[in-house]
Amino acid sequence: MKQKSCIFLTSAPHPRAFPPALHPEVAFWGRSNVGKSSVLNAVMGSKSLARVSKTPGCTQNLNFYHCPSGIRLVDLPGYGYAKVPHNMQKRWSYLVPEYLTTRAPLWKIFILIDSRHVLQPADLEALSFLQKLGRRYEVIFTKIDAISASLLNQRTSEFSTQFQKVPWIAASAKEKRGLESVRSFLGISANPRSEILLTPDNP
Ligand SMILES: Nc1nc2c(ncn2[C@@H]2O[C@H](COP(=O)(O)OP(=O)(O)OP(=O)(O)O)[C@@H](O)[C@H]2O)c(=O)[nH]1
Ligand SMILES: [Mg+2]
Repeated sequence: MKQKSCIFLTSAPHPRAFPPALHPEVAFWGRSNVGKSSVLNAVMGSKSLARVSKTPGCTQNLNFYHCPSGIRLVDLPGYGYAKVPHNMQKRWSYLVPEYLTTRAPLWKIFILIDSRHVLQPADLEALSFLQKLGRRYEVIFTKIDAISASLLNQRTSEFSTQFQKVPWIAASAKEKRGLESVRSFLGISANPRSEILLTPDNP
C-alpha cells in the first residue's frame, strides 16, 4: 500500500546510526528552541510526530522522517543554548557538523531563525558555517505570530542587507502559515493523494 503521510524512521545518536544513504534528505537546523520540531510537524501535517518542548535541548539525536515523496526530513539538535549540559553540547558540536559536512544525500538545509530576536552570535556562526559549506540552504524566520508585521519587516530587511543572496521565508508553525513553499519543495501537499515525486534532479 502506498504510504500516505510522513513517518518517523529513526533517531540517530551517532553517525553509525544514520539510515542507509538511499534517499534525498532535507535538514532543519537552528538555535535550540527556535521551533525546528514544530516547523517539521507543521510541514508534515502532524501534531506530534516530532517532539516539541518549551525546554531547550529537546531534540537530542538526529531524527529522520520518511515522506511519501521519497524525501527524508532530518530534525537536528539545536545550537547556542548555554543551559544544555556541557557533555550534550560537546556531542552535538561534533555530530551535527559531521552530518552537514559529510552526508552524501543531504540536498538542502533549512536554517531557522527566531524572528522575535536580532541575529544571535550563534546564528551568525551557523550562517557562516553554511556559507563555507557550499550546500544549498534557506532561512526560515520562525514564530512570526509573536511579532508585529513592522518588526518582521525590519528583521527581514536587516537580514537581506547583511546576507544579500540568501533566500528566506517567514513562517508560523503555531498558525500553520508561511510554509507552503517548503511543503511544495518537499513534495508534501495538503492533499496526500496528489503527492508528486521529487528528486534532486527534479527540484
Ligand atoms: N508562538 C510560537 N511559538 C512556537 C512556534 N513554533 C514553536 N513554538 C514554541 O517554541 C518552543 C520550542 O519549540 P520546538 O519546536 O520544540 O523547538 P526546537 O527548535 O525543536 O527545540 P530543540 O529541539 O530544543 O532544539 C515550544 O514551546 C513551541 O510551542 C510558533 O510558530 N509560534
Ligand atoms: Mg526539536
